[in-house]
Amino acid sequence: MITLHALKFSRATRVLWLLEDLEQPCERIDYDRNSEFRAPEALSKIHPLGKSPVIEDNGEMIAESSTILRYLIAKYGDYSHQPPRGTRAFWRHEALFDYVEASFAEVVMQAIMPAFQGKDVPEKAKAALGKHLDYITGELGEGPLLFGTRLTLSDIQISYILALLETLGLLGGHPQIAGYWKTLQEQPGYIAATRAAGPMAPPN
Ligand SMILES: N[C@@H](CCC(=O)N[C@@H](CS)C(=O)NCC(=O)O)C(=O)O
Repeated sequence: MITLHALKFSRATRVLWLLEDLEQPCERIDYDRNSEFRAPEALSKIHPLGKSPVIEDNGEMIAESSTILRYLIAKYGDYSHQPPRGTRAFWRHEALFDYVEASFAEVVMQAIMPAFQGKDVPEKAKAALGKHLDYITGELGEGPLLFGTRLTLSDIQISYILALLETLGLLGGHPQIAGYWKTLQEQPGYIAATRAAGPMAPPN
C-alpha cells in the first residue's frame, strides 16, 4: 500500500483527493507545521527537500505533487482524470496541469506571503496575480470545471492554491474563479479528503 507523508494544510490533500477518487487506500503519516508554519525536521529525514507531499511505493520515494498524481493514474490505470490521449484537449490539459506548479504557484506566493503576515500585497504582486486569474478565467470558459464537467488532474492540482487565495480574500474581482472554487469544494473526492485530513488552507 502507498504511504503518503502529509503535512497539515498542504498540497498533500491533492494526493488524498485523487486516491479517494480512485478508491485506493493509503497509509497516511501526518506532520504538524512548526511555529513558523514550516515543515518539521522529521520530513527532511524522509526526503532531502523536507517538503510534502511525498509518497512511498514499493520502496520507491516520489516527490512533487504533479509527478505523484501522474504516477497514481498510471499505476491504477485511470483514464478518467484527463482528456483522451491523441486529442488537442489532452495537451491543453498537460499544459494547465504543469502550469499550476511551474508558473502559477510562484506568482501566487508573491501575493500570499505578505497577506499571511498581515501586510499589504504589493501592487506589482497584485497585478501579476490578476493577470493569472484572468488567464484561468479564460481557460474556464463556460465551466464549471477546466474541462467542462469532467474533473481532471488540473482541477485537483489548482485547488490548493485557490484555497489559499480564498482564505486570504484574494479572489475578489474574479467571480468565475470564486464559483469554480465553490464547485471544486462540492466534489466527492475533495469532501472525503478534507474530512479525513483537515482543510487545505489554514484558518486565517
Ligand atoms: N512543487 C512541490 C511543492 C512542495 C511544497 O512546497 N510543499 C509545501 C506544503 S504545500 C511544504 O512542504 N512546505 C513546508 C516548508 O517549506 O517548510 C509540489 O508540488 O509538491
